[in-house]
Amino acid sequence: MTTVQTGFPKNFLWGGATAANQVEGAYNVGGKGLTTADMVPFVPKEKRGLNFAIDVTSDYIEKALNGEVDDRYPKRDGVDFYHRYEEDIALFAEMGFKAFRLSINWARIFPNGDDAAPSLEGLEFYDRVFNELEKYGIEPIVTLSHYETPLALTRKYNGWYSRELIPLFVKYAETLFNRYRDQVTYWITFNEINMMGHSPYTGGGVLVDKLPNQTKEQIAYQALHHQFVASALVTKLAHEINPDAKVGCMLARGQTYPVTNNPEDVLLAQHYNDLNLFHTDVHVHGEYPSFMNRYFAENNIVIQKEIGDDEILKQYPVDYVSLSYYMSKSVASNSEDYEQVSGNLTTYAVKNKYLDTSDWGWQIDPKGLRITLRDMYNRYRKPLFVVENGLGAYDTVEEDGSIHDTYRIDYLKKHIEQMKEAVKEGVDLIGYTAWGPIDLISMSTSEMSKRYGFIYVDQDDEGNGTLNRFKKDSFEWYKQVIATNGEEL
Ligand code: BGP
Repeated sequence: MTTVQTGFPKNFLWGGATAANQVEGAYNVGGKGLTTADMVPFVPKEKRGLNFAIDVTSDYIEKALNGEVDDRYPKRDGVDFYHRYEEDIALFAEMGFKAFRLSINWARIFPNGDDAAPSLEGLEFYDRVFNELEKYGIEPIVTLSHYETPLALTRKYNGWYSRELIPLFVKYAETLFNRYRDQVTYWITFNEINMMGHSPYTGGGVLVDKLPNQTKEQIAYQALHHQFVASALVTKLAHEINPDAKVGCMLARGQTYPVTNNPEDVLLAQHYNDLNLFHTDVHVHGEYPSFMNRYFAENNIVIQKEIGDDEILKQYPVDYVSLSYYMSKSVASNSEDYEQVSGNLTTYAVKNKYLDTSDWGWQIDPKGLRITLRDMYNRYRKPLFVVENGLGAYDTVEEDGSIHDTYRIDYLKKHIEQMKEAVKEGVDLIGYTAWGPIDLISMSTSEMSKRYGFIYVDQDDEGNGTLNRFKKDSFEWYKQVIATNGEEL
């Protein structure tokens, strides 16, 4: 008899997700080297366009290192998780977290990326974090690379544009797989691997200005190829070191809709969906999908591969597919006839009249998550894991210290409802880690005021504040969601 799933599976991994560069702070403590994230300047809102992409130049980096420019670098300070992880993890445990997604900062382990031996001090910090999680029975979900390329590798090799990074990354991963063999089962290789096309600096520590004779796209696809090969090699390694390890890829996903049923629009939307899903296609099917051949040819993109690369991709596919989901987007073949809105790591998107937007112009679309999950599951037949989702919003602290974030509860509730529907429709979904369970520095805007948390952190955009933590209304709400395994929303 066929059974229909009636709700979230019993062992569903509820929790929250962060990235080292956005929470830890302590950027020069414990022997840590600089990373690309430590050099991202603060760009005020009025100077950011709709599809603002972090674009750091080699000249800027050298000037910053020489102290000739001193822009604010909010990510350097994070929210001091480095020193307050015990308090923060205790709060996660109080909400009943089953899982906590974090990234390990590569430059804490190998400060220059290519050091002969790992930094013990760096490893000991993560030992303490994992021990703390273990104390509460919280499963760590560990991202190996979340926009934290060691700056030294950017200066020396131009980041992931160079193949040299492959063995260095493998060595870094091997160090972690061995050390945390008994504590970490779930690994993610590259966060939002499709970030590369949007911002090669953020995604791969690549300085486009150093390659003036190539298009940004050509550079990005070459760097991406190196990350695909590295991802496959570390997947192999993880399984050799621990046969029970589960290794996933990670994609910033947002369903792309045609703005009308004009076949031109429908084709365009399909094209953008394919260009996005191509990244997960490579990780799951172990080969570049055939539609990319025409795309590469028409855009004069030539990827330098080495003998054996194709076999590596083919032999070591991922165990599961993880994704971030914040919004959907719509595209139009005649886009000039429509209002432009913020897209999801692509060059343009148009207003969908059926959807509201966040204060940052992201189109809120809970049903889009269900559509995406069904689509991806049909395409891959692999377990899916929503490792980021949430609403960046301005919060107001009342006089008594309470924070009534009903808008956040509403956003999360509607997304979880649609996830549940997808599960009932047969999607094998293993977990949900809401983005930024504690307020952190925004990735795209470096703002503190773009808050996602269930836990409020007293710090403003200028870096002033006590850094004290407060529970928002969403804290109790999420606790209830987890306690009832998503039945009470
Ligand atoms: C994803 C990133 C996160 C993150 C989140 C929210 O793209 O993986 O690092 O911060 O989006 O984005 P933002 O911080 O720009 O609001």
